[in-house]
Amino acid sequence: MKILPYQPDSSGLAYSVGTTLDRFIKLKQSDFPFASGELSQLLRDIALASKIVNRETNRAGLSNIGGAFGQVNVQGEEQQKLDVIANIRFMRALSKGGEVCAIVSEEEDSVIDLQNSSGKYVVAIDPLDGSSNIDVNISIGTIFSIYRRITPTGSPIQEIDIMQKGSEQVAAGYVLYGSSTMLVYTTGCGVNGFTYEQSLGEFFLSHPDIQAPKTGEIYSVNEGSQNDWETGIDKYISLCKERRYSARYIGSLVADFHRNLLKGGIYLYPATKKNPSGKLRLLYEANALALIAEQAGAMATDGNQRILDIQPTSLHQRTPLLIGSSDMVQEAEAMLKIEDVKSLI
Ligand code: FDP
Repeated sequence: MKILPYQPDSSGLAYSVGTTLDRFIKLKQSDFPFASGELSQLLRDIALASKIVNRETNRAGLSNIGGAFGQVNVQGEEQQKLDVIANIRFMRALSKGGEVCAIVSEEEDSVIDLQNSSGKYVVAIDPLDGSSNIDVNISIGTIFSIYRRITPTGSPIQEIDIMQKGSEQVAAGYVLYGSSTMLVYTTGCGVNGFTYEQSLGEFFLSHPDIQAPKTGEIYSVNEGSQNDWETGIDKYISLCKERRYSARYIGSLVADFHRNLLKGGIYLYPATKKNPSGKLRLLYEANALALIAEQAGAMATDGNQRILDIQPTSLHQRTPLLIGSSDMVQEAEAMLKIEDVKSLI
């Protein structure tokens, strides 16, 4: 019997499909702060749920899952049917996996205790972000943050397990359901992006080690609120216009953030008269994107301090958010601070 060593094919007849998310997670497991395999499994659970949500969003116009659900969430926003479906999908995946003990979700008033005594992780999630865009076929997303619980496993969940600063995240990511579906995540060792290959049902590494441009020429803000902005934001946006930067605002945080991360730019959701603390939620929107931004060399601030340093005080706390290319965020923050000082004189 002849035994030959495997020789990878070099004919070019069958191109390599690349590295799957599963394989990548396995390869990188030793980089995780706690390399026990549970965080890897948790990321896989999230990826699985996101594939299902991707399927549902693609079918939204065909099956009876578009439109409003008929209830408002704790934020006072009308829930869309797909918001509710996505929440169920992620809750189910996370509760079955066994790694998670508690979940904070945009769609739930309270912390959900999974009653899983061995779960070491707490997940904060916005199951479907930008949901006002669902019915018009525009990109939407999922955002997630993963924390290690502080109290010992087996004991009841406590507030300190939930109210952790963004700097304590052990992993964070988002899924963008766009012209293609992408999953982007970090475990604190850089940022990697994976594109979903529908026919194979797998995410493949397509954007290794994402590095955000230091500066850019795109600004993303809802200019309809201009009359309600603080002077510093007003002046910064005027400067962007003087420099002939491009305005790009989808109104889906994940999509706007993703574009600016790759191309260079700044996304702003500042404090307004209507929303003096901004609109976006710290625990399951700003923190995850701030960690990804910093890991890719970009920045995230509330105009006063680094997003990741904010001590949360309530579950659905809002925060102003300036996020994107570091030079742009620094400049916008500096203008806000100057105007704040002037207003005190
Ligand atoms: P949505 O309300 O559609 O869920 O997270 C909230 C969010 O979308 C972000 O995705 C988006 O960037 C922002 O709100 C849009 O708010 P405005 O309509 O006030 O611009």
